[in-house]
Amino acid sequence: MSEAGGGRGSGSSVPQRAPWSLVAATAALCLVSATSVWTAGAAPMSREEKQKLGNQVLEMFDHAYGNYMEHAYPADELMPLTCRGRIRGQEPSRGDVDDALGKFSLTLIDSLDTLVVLNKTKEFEDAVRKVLRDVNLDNDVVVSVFETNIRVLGGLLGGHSLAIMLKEKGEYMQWYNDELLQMAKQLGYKLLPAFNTTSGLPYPRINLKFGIRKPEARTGTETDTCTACAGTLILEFAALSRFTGATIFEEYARKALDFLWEKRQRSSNLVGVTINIHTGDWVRKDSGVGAGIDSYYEYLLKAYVLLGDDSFLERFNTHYDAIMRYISQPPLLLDVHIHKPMLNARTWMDALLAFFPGLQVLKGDIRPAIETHEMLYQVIKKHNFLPEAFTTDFRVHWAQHPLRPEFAESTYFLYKATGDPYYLEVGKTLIENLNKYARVPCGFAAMKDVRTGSHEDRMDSFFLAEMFKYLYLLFADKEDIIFDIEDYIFTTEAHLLPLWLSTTNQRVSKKNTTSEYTELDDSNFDWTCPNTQILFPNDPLYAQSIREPLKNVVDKSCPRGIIRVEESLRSGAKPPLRARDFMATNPEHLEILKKMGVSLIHLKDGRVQLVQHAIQTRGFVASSKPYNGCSELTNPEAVMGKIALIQRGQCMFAEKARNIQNAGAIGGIVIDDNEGSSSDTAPLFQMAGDGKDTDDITIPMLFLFSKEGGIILDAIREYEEVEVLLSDKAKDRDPEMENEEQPSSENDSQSAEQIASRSQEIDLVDQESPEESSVNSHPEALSPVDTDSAASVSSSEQDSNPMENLETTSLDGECTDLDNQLQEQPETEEDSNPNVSWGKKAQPIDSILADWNEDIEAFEMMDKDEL
Ligand code: DMJ
Repeated sequence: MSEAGGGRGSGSSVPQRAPWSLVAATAALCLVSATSVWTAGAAPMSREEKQKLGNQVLEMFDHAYGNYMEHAYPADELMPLTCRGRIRGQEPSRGDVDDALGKFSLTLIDSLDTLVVLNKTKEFEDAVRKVLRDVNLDNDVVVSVFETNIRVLGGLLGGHSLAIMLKEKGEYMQWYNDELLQMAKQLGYKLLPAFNTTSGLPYPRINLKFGIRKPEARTGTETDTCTACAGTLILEFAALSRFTGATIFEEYARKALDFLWEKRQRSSNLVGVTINIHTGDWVRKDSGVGAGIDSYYEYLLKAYVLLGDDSFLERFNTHYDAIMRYISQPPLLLDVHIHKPMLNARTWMDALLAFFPGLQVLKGDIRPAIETHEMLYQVIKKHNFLPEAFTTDFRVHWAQHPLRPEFAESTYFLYKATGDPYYLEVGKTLIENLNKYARVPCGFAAMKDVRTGSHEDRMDSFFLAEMFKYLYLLFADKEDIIFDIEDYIFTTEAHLLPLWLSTTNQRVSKKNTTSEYTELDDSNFDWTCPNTQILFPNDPLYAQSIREPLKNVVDKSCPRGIIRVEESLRSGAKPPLRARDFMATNPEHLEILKKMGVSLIHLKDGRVQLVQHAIQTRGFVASSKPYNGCSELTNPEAVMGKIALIQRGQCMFAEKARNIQNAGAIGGIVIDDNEGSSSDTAPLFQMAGDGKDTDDITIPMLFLFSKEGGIILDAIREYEEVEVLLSDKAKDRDPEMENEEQPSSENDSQSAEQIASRSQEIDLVDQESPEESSVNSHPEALSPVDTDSAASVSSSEQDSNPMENLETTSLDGECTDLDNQLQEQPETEEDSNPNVSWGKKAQPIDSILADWNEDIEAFEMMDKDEL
């Protein structure tokens, strides 16, 4: 045995609640497959088919790993498009992403235990020898403490765990003498200086050679770190302590966790995304289960499983209750503010949260796990991969996809929990998509844009550490793996740590930590890590019955986006029209424009001009009661036939829209309750539905930040009645002004909402010159066409138009995402047109067309005058 001084079953006391081996065994039960209970639903997959898919995973791994070893090693990562190694300093910096690269052959270390899981024992033996021979952990490189911990320390410990397992079996690794563990210990000591803060939270970065704060270190001045960065150390650090007997690692990681726990927001029991490592103040107060926080929660529950410390379970359960109360809006998981947890902080989700259903399986909360997983799967079916971020109506918010494994992870755990062959089919789709869209001759390339299928020259090490492990395990039967996977726990990077560590070297005294141990009541253990055979005894269709109502949640919300051309040809569906293919003479293309509310006018000099048509709702405003609009209005007579003003917060926008619509309002304006918020400084904001059907909502809705909303509120205070015009971005004409105004182009961000009082018109509209509104006949010139609804307010009292940057959203009935209409390969968030639309347009089509004809006539007149 190693210098750890403790082998299987050794160690001192065990937790009060139960012999720890029992807890570990319970944990293992989480992974017990329930295949035997299947009777109907998705067709069962034959052993042959599963083996075929397993072999396919092996072949894919060989392709990725083989190319890394051949063309990149000893570099940290493979660049699969240019087929060479990524060496830090030699490639243009990618910012924080590069902090994972420490010139320590990252991909090789991260792949070690995957080799054993995939039954490539010989290759594992070779890989370990290479690590011992080639890897230097003393480079003058600034690395991320978090990434180095989960990938390198975790990789070395996972490799060590399986090396000693193999050695014990007596065939492979007979020469092994804990060398990987020695390296892990060396690395552990290198990371310790990062914890030299008063809080005990680690600095986010460290120089492997010089540590922190020396001039040569080039780091140590940071003040903030992410919660996950500080809270995802305990498994690796405790394993290192327990393997080696050096308690300091576990102590440091516990101290950081204790501090985070103390700093949780006490009324919501949530944590923010980033924290000041010196003061403990929350720097970012938004809270979710994805980027920046994710593995903090994961490690609390897994620390309970691995270390047998009930206080971790208690903390996890407290947070979990808060997550389910505020963040979980099944099937969505939406970020909220820690101080105002009823307020959504975002209307989009990030891809990292896809791990959460897997964690919910470990917690034993299967229903929401199935729901969220199903929602994510539908997003994947729509875009082939999970985009880095997607909106609540499942549009792409950030189109990149670096081959993240979280969804495969959750698929694996859900399959183990339910035994439902549906999840095998899901895995099969993942394999197909990877081969079809990400595979390149020299490995697998990250997707730069899931909508266009473009690639990035990048294959992250976690792709080998995690993706292949989860996919292989999904299709593997017990006999396909040379050891019992249920004796191990997966770290966040899917490295394997043996559960027997729970009873080994338990020398870290809880007195060293700030939190007191209290005996937990039994409710804390309810469903934690349940026996799945108890969960699904009589109802093999349980999972299916939960998925069924969500079957069309994505398509219903918005029709499928980009269909690859070849795919659509195969399916007979029409491929989307790309801007570069647009022909001004093609009636079908014009029809598409028309549906977008855009008309095209041929000018005499051969240019074409685009006109976007306003969709307008005009009316007097009235405040709703209750002002938040979250329940039936008590003043329907006041809002009937008017545009209702409602305060943001406390319920979904859809709920507000329904309540004012039921009271007879013809539109709604939601005003941000965050005092001081303004479109000048606030990021793009979108209103969203709650993921459910919103077809019943037919009135237009508009969101205004507090500064802009204040203009309306001030006007109400000053004048008895205030009339507003809700309209699309295009210039709208007040009848009185119509003659004076020129039509505008779609680029115009100027006024569309006018505030007028009975006695005085407050409105003033800036106009673009007609030249500015013209576009030339190159089809690319169509790209700025934007059918988003928006509004702006302009007041004569203001020097500049305060609404120039106003971000607003109209809840109209059509998906305004250009993906389906006119695709111009968007690159940026803004290009992806993430504004949400739901409900129905208020204006009947006839009147839209009438407006349209008027516009065309106006243009024709102008055309004559000008040319
Ligand atoms: C991995 O390195 C780990 O799973 C981490 O916890 C978060 N993200 C990446 C993969 O997406």
